[in-house]
Parts: sequence; C-alpha cells; structure tokens
Amino acid sequence: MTRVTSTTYVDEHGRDAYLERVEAAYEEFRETGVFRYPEWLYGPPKGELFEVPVEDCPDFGDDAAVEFDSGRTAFLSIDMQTDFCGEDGYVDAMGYDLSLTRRAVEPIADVLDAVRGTDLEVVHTREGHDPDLCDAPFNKVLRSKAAGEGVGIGETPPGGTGPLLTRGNENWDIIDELAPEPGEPVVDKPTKGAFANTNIGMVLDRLGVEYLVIAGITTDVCVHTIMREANDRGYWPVLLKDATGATDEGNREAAIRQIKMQGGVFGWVSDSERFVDAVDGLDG
Ligand code: C5J
Repeated sequence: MTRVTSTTYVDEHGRDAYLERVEAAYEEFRETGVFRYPEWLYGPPKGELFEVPVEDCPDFGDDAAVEFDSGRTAFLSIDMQTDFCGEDGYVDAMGYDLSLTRRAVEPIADVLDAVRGTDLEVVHTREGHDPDLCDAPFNKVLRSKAAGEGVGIGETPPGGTGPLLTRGNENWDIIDELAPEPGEPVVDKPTKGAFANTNIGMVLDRLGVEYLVIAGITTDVCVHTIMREANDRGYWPVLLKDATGATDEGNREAAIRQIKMQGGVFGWVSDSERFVDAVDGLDG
C-alpha cells in the first residue's frame, strides 16, 4: 500500500484546488482551534476521530487541538533501552544523570496502558549497531569513546553486561517496563533518525499510519531527529513532552520549544495526561 500524500492530490487536481483545501482547513482552524482530519486527502476515517489538545498554537495558545483518526495513528516509543536509561549502559558510561532520561518511563507506561487494546498501533525503535560494527561510522565510535572516558560504542564498561549500543546485548534491549508486546513492530536503526537505512516506512505503510504520537529518549537527539524526519515526510507528529527526557535538561526544554516555533515547524507538542484522556474517551 502506498501512502496518499498531498503530492498525489496536487498531481490529480492541481495547485489551486490544493490551496483551496488549505484555505478551508485554515478557516476551520480559525473558527474552532482544531486541525481537522482531512478526509478529502485520506478518505473516510478507518477508526474513530478524536481530538488531542496541543500547545502554543498561534492565537489559540494551549486551547488548540489536532483531530486524529484512531485507525491511522501509531504511538512511537523511541529507544527506551538500558543503553539510554539504565545502569552500565551507554548514557551511564558517559557519566550522565540517569534520572534525566528515566523521567520518560512512567508516562510512557501510562500511554502504553491506554493505547493497548484500542485500534491505535504501537511501534518501538532501538538504536544499535551490528556486533561486527560494520554499520558504525568511525567518527561516531571515536567520539563516543572520547565522551565515555575511554569506553565507547562496541566496548563493555567495567561491570557492564555487554558492549555498548551493540545489537543482541542486554543493555541494548528495551527495558522490561516498556517491553514490546507480541505483534508490536520494533524498528532497529544504526542511526539517530529512524527513516534512513531502516524498514520503518514499510512498517508505517503496512499499518496505514499518518498520525505519529512520539515519546522516548533522548529528546534532543533521536526523538528530535525522528520528529523532523516524520514531519518532512508529511506525517502528523505530536510529541508528548513529559514522556521524553534528555541528558541535558536545558537541551530538552529547547528541543520542545523548537518544535513549536513558526506555528509548529516540526509538528505539535502535547503531554501524556491529555493524550491518555483523549484515548480513554474513545468508544472502542
Ligand atoms: C543518543 C538517542 N542520544 N536515542 N541516542 O545518542 O537519542
């Protein structure tokens, strides 16, 4: 199945018709504060329409919302691995305070509880390299060694359970509290982003996803890269700000602010509580 994008619409109907669609959606937003599900673009909803409140929208502040089709929505839990939030993992080896990344764990667990059993999809990602390091760029490995006081990607820290950021090791896997359930796709990536050199495009196409609710670690690195990649591809990305953490609190806050600039240059920002409330309101 191929995604229906604005390009397809423009090919068929031309730019003027496309801009009329934009104008109508804009008028609707001005009247209601809601970015409505564009049925003219995707067709009838596959699930239920529901609104998720979002922050800092021009003239609407925190009272704006994005309307989702539950049948076209995935919750994306990014890199919730021991390497990024557990003892003797990659972030720990670099000497960062683990509470800064672990802050995302509970809110993500709440969202998983809410979403599982509905028609929303759950997708996980994991950053890591092949054990032979054939997919680990030399400068990435080198810089990780410099940051990690002599222990970098592919090496095991003293007392550690295995080589850092290396596929197949205990520290590389997703933490038990947020482990994928059977049937939930896990996208492995040797990158900070998730859309280059992975099968995520095929996974999302197969699931028929257009709306991506994003959480995970770290806010300013993998989460932001993936949010930008998804946004560039025309998905509707919404970050749950309390369900994300970074190794530096200032960077985390700045990364969240960046998403919201220019009317939402990289998507939207909400939080786990408001998202869970919205999901709990679904009939199914
Ligand atoms: C980092 C990530 N921070 N998952 N990876 O190196 O954000």
